Amino acid sequence: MAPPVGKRVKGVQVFRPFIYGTTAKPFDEKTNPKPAGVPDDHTHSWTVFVKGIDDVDIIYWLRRVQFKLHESIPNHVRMVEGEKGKPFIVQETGWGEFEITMKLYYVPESGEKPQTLYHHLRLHPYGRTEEEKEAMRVNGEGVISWVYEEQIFNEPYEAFYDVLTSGAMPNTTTTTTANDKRGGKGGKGGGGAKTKGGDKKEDGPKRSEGGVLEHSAMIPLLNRPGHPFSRETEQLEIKKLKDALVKVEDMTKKLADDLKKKEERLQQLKRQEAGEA
Ligand code: SLL
Repeated sequence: MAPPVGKRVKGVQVFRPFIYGTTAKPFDEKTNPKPAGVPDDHTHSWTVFVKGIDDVDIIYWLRRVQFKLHESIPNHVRMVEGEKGKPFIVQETGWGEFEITMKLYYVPESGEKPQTLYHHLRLHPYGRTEEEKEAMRVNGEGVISWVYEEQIFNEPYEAFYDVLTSGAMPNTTTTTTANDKRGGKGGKGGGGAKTKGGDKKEDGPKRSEGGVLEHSAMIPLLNRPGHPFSRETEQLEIKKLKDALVKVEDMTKKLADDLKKKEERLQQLKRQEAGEA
């Protein structure tokens, strides 16, 4: 694809959070009955998806996603075009787990080449304990295997930068998905989109606290059912890492102390040996 005309915005990185993953449910007469025509050996219904945090549209930067499924599945290469108000999603049924290849195609004004992601379709919960297994089951949604990811656009073309940063305003009159705010009042940098190293103007209407808006790079403050990625999750992960670091430092200190003791003992033995000789 020919690169878009125009200059790149130097020194600017724009990142856009998104989620991808799979959700699977075993067939069950009461909660998930097997539809007519589904082969006898199929045990689960499942979906694979790419979508925005809090279900905001990401089609302003992501145009289509190609999902490559296991070859045993009829028509196993599926191209899904971005549609307003919908995630990029494939729904299937089957019996086995496998690796799914997802190729992300960006909007033409980005000038970006497609990028490939790999994800394991998880049908069965796994874990060392029952609690760990249970943690993989989300209420009514079955077994989830979801990944939080950030798409970084390095020095985007000016036109694409405008697309990325327009909008991101709280919409008081209509629902977010029903209204395309691209090319709206936002203007360059207007919505307070998070750019690293770029100038950031905070004028314009006030943004909702922790709410995720279209064209924004915001991450919600708190988790909600079905939306496990938030600042809250991030803080928990940071705490886990900090705790792990303290543990590693303790272990390192202990090893160094042990080593020192062994060195001393060795010197002592050497002296003894020299004395005896
Ligand atoms: C396994 N390596 O042996 C994996 C392969 C393939 C899963 C899993 C077929 C669905 C259909 C299906 O579920 N394939 O017939 O449409 O476990």
